[in-house]
Amino acid sequence: MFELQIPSMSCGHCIKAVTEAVQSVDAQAKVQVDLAQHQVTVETSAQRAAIVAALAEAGYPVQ
Ligand SMILES: [Cu+2]
Repeated sequence: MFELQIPSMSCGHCIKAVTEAVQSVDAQAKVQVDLAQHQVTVETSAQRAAIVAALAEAGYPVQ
């Protein structure tokens, strides 16, 4: 499990898009979003770098 800072997240649509991006790497991943803190907690067996790359591609670069 790891936490990511994603400043560009701002609404429910972002939560959905971020969750989908993470789950495109690991369909079993658990994603928890704290919008106020712009923080995402990801529970996955996938590599952090793979998740970060998928998020960047989806338009949500990790800080
Ligand atoms: Cu949004």
